[in-house]
Amino acid sequence: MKDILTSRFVEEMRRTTANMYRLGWDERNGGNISYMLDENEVKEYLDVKKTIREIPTGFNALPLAGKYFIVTGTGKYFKNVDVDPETNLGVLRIASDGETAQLLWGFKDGGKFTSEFPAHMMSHIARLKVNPENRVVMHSHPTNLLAMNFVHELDEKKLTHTLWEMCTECIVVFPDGVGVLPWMLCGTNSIGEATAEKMKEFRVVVWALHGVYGAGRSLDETFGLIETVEKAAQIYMLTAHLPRLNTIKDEDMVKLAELFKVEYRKDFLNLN
Ligand code: 2HA
Ligand code: ZN
Repeated sequence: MKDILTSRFVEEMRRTTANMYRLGWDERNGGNISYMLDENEVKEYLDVKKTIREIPTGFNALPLAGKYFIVTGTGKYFKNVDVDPETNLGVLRIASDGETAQLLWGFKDGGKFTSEFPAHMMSHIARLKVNPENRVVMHSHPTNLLAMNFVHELDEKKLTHTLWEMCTECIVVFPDGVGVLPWMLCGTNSIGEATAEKMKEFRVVVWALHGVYGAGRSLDETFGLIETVEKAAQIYMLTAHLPRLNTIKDEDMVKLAELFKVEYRKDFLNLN
């Protein structure tokens, strides 16, 4: 059995959480990540018949039965993942009843998965239906996007349009736009269900006045998605109080979307 600390997936989780922390997106215990793993890859590092502990999922995750995930822990800090992955991360499998998570590695101090586990697992279920290659769900509190929540309308069309206008490549990176949930109590099944509902349509979902959810095929892709939204929000926050002299036009966004052959939300543009 190989040392799990040398695995690609632990290495990537360490690097990604460290990047997010350094960017200031994940203060204290803010943010959480779940990353679906391939069983054969997990077997190179762990005896998958050895469950350390069983943790109730708190909802029915039946569509994910038998699936493996590496997940950040509740109350744990992204800042500390790199120095102590075995305490701050866990590898688990969803049991055949969908009601239990079987811990195979990690959460060494007796901890458990993120408080946002329902939102993560329900989002995985929703995204896998849209894209069977989806592997990652990521939650974060990016500074400028959060700031923008306080000064910009939180209408999905208007918010998406403003973000698309801020960087030439935005419409190519998130052509499906940005979904928005109103402020809701976090850590609940209700916010999980609402997030998953939005995830049927969007890979980026803003939790009003809280943060953002992103989904994608890899940690890199999902990080890049949130990074691009955050960059657009940063440009907005740097310019919102200044006279606007220039802007990327809707017709130009259409040219970009056509060049890169992306299916975009045409109803989020103002075309005649
Ligand atoms: O896990 O970010 O939304 C801490 C959070 C909850
Ligand atoms: Zn949060």
